[in-house]
Order: sequence, then structure tokens, then C-alpha cells
Amino acid sequence: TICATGLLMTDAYKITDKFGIGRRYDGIGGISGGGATSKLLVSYPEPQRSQILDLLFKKQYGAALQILKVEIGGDGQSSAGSESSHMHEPWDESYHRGYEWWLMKEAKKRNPDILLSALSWSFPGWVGNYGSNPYKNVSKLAYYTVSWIKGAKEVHNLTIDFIGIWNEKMWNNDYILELRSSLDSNGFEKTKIVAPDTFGIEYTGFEKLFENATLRNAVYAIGVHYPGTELPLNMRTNGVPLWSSEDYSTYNDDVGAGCWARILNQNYVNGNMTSTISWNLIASYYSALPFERDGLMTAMHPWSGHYNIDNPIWITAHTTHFASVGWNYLKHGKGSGKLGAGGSFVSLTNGKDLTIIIETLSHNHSICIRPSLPAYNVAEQSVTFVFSGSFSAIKTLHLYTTRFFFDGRSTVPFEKQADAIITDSKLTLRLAVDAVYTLSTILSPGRVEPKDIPAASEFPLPYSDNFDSYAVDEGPHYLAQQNGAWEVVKSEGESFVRQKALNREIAWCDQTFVATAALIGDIKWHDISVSIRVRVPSSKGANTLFAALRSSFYGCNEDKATGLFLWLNPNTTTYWISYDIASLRIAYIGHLPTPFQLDQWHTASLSAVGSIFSIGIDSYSISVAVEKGATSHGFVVFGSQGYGYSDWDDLHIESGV
Ligand code: 147
Repeated sequence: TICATGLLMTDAYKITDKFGIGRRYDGIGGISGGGATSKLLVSYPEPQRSQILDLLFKKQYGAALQILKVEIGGDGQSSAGSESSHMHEPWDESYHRGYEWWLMKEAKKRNPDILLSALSWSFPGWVGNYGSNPYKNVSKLAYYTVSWIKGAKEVHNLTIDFIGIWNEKMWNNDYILELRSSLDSNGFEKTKIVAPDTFGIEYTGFEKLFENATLRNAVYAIGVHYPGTELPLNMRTNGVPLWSSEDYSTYNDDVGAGCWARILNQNYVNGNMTSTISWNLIASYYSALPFERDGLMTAMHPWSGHYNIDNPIWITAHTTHFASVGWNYLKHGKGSGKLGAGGSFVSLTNGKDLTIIIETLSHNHSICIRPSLPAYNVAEQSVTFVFSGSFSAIKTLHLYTTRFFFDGRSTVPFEKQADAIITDSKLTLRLAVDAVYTLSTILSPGRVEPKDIPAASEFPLPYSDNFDSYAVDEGPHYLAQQNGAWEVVKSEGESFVRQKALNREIAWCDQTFVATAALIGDIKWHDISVSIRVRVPSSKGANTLFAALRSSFYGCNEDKATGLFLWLNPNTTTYWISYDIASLRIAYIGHLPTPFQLDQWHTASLSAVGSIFSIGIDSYSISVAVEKGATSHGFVVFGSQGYGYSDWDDLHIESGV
């Protein structure tokens, strides 16, 4: 508000605990998974990999996250890939698959207080008796989930603090009760249930569950997704802790950082939510997969070590460097609320220390992926904070600022300023538009970041992997499984990668089409050659295999994948070439001189140069002219139609011929 004189009007805001304090602060977190969002991170070289982990987890350094939420892999596609289940089948159990165990341990090394949370997106088929409903036998599902929590403890010495039900699908009251009692009887009384992890209208009605005391006691917090900072009144007032257990999912430029700043404050101010968790933790998947760069920072060039410290990292620091889990918010009107000329502020305290976080993000500079953001205005303003209660004696507060400009000037994130001086228990600050301010009795070093981050480079060609350098169950570098579970197997002196899912999973994606697939490389590849050895075991083998070049559209859109596909049918001579994964557009059908034998390694080669696609199977080869309209560039991909084992070894990729 600007007075007639041109001076800014000053609005006053109380900062006090005199009339009690607000809700308990449960922390800011990031999600690894849902799905495969950290796939490329694990392949980073040192020292970059440790630098990135420090930026995410180390206390008072970068984002200094307080919660790490991971996917419990279910072998099915869950956004940017699939993550391996700890039990592909009830008899195929391992706690050495994927990278979430590794990530949780790295997070704990950097912050022993970080809280761990876990949630399933898909489930292996057996959990639901090979149907599509995981709640068919709730004790089976509880056994599956509690086995994972037990594995975390017994194999990795990780304590899981929070566990969810099923990401963005309907919850089930019987299962919630079964899970609670199974956790308790297995010694996990302290593992708390957060539910239902659904969004929009879907969680309406969940609060009714709290009319039942047993259910109410089984659940620690209501976790909602993408609430747009608002919750229905009956949820806001029923006293149960409220979390935005998945939020953000926005391209991590400065508008994304603005989104994150606005929701971190306003999830509490408007919705009484006391924890916000970012999907995702780090954008560490190929940029051509869905939801490019929707993480707090970006690390998608492991071959070069290049990464980006995006500003959502420093926006997180504005809160996490200055408040711990277990602190309390100050009440609305007593230290938290909206500002007169737009924007918001929250205060957090442990009874002695005080932190105030202010954001003045304008509408167009803080739009998130969802839901749509109603119009509002923000203007430059002057604010006066009036301190009383436990805070009346505070004389100075450390000050940290982030100013976004959106006019070509670059953002200076999380910068330490001169301390703010409180006079007569009052502090007046002039607030710019599109800025974040932290005032705190706690001191932080401010922004300190690694120097000399290597430049980005293209995926290195030629590229070979004989899969000999991995441990059993490990997922090979850069090979991004999209459906099924692609793991290193060692048998009879050989080391190779096997697709291990045998049955259709209880899917998270809506698609009904089913193919296992793993991709590697660069969406820009057009003239490219690949050779790989492939074998289908006679026991539990897949029915139809494919290898493809120039292939695009994965994630939940795998059914729409296009490219140049070679298909092989074990035990027959028939092969075919298609322009899509669904084989709707067939280019050629041919016959091998001898049937493609089971239990034998065969060499498949594919090469695309200009409009000529050449394929070879062992000593047989043929070339076809690629039709107009076929996809001109994309990844190298392998897989099978339907489920069953397929073995892959000696991958070699080079450009051109
Ligand atoms: C969420 C998923 O839980 C994440 O795994 C990831 O896919 C994320 C990407 O934005 O989205 O799923 C949602 C899908 C659709 C909506 C909300 C969440 N929606 O339409 O509101």
C-alpha cells in the first residue's frame, strides 16, 4: 500500500507466544521415487556425487532436508521409470536392489536426524493374487510392506519413521488397521502411518475415518498431494497433523523456486499443513522422460559429473537452516499469516529461538504445476514486527534474503545480510516483490556452494558395458528401467543383466499395455548402431523380445513409444520390424534361417543410418528403408512383450554405421 505522499504504509504484525503456540513443525522433505527419479545420481563420479548428497542432506549446508521419502519399488512404471521390488515373487526376496537403500544411508550419514518415509506406487502381482487390487488380502499386503521395513532395519540398520498406503489410489480402512497391528507386533510401534497420499477431491472423506477412534489412533497424519495450500475446513480443524506429503513437481527455474517458496509458507498459513515434501528430491533422470527437472536440483549428466544447484535448494535452506522438526509454528495472527500488500510469513520457535520466514512471490512468478493458482496481487510494502512474550527481549536477528528479478538480472539466492536490529521490541523491514527473507536467532553460514562443477557433455560414444563390474542385484549404470526389474545376475561365471519380473504388477500408471523395457542413451540419437547379446531361458522366459533405436515416449506413456523396433519370438524363425512398441505399424516381417533358440546366447545388432534400418541376428542380416513419419531420433531400448526372464549382455553402442 502506498500513501498519497509516496511513502509506503507500514502494517504491523504481532510475533508472540503469549496466547499459546501453533502446530508442531514436522519438516520439509524430498521424494526419491515415484519413480526412478534418482536413477542417474547413483552413477555420478566422485567428488561430484558426494557434493550433491551434501547439497541435499548435510545440516545447514544446502537444502538440509529433514525428511527423505522413498518409493518402495514395485517393479512397475511409476513416472520416470520403474523401481525394483524387494519381493518380485514371494520366493524372490532381496534387500540389495535399486538405489534407495544407498540413498537413505547417505542421507543418514549427513544428517542422523533425517526422518525416513516410504510409500508404494506399484506392487508385484502376487501381493493382490495377480489381480489389480492390492487390498484383496490385507494381511499379504501388510506382510509385503512390513518385510520392507524389516529389511531396512535388519540389512541396512535404517529406521523407517513414516509409512504410507498406496500412492494416489484409494486407501483401505482394513489395510490401515492391519498394517498398524502388523507394525506393532513386529516391533515397529514407532513407525507412523501417513495416509492417504491422494489429491484433489479424492481425499475428501478421508477425515471421516477419524470418527472411528481405532482408525484415528492408527494414523499419525493426513497426507494430501498438491493441495494448492488449501484444505477443507473440517480437515483443517480436526486436530490431526496435516501434511502436504507430495507437492511442487514444477520445472526448477526461478518460477519453480517461487512456487516452492510460496507453498512452503502458505501450506501452513492457508491449510494448517506442517510438513511439505517435494516431488521430487532431485531430477536425476533423462530429461526426455516425463516431468523434466521437477526436482529441487538437477543431476542428469553422470558421465560428465555436471549438475545444477537450482534455486529450490536455497529456498528450502531459508527454513531448514533455522528450524528443526519438533519446533512449533506461531499461531495465525500471532506470528503467521498473510501480509497486507500480498505475500505471507510464518514464525517457528522452540520456546527460545525464533525464526521468521517471509515470502512476497507474485502470482506469475510462483505458479506450480497444479492446481491452478487464483489471481492475487503483491506490491512492495513495509512491515513492522512487534515482538512480545518469549520474544520480547530479542535484540537482533540474523537476516538472509533471496531476490528474484525475472528481468535478466540473475537471482542472488540465500544471501546473508547485516543483522536486523530490534528497537523497542519492533522491527521494520521494507519488502521487495518476489523475495524471500529469513529472520532468525539461529546463525547459518548462508550460501556456500561447491566450485568448479564440470561442464555438461553428451552421452559418451562409443559406449560398452559387459555388466561384469556390478554386484548381484545392482541396476547397470545409465540403463533406466521403465517397466519390470532389470538387475545384474551372476551365474556359471557369467555376469549379465536379467529382466526379473515374471508377472504383471499391480500398476500405478493407467495404461493397460504391458511390456518390460529399459532404455539408455540420448533422445537426440538418430544415426546409431547397437549390438547386444540376448538369451531367453527355457524356464520362466519371456515370450517376445524387442530391441529398438530412435525410441521415444516412455514413463507412463510407454504404450505410445515409437522408434525402430526389432521383435523376436523364441523357438520360431519369425521376426518383425515395427515403428512402435505396440506393433501397430509393421515395417517388415521376415524369417530367420533357423529358429531363435531358447537357452542360447544370440547376438542382435541394430543400426540406423539416414533412412536405412539394418538388423542382424547372429549371422543373418537385412536392411529396410524407413518410411516417412517414423520417429527420427531417440533412445536405445530393450525389453519384452509381457513378462518373463530375458537376459542381456555385452552391450555396445556407437554412432553411425
Ligand atoms: C504425481 C505422482 O505421485 C508422482 O509420482 C509424479 O508422477 C508427479 C508428477 O507431477 O505426480 O501424480 C499426480 C498425477 C496427477 C495429478 C496429481 C498427481 N493430478 O492430475 O492432479
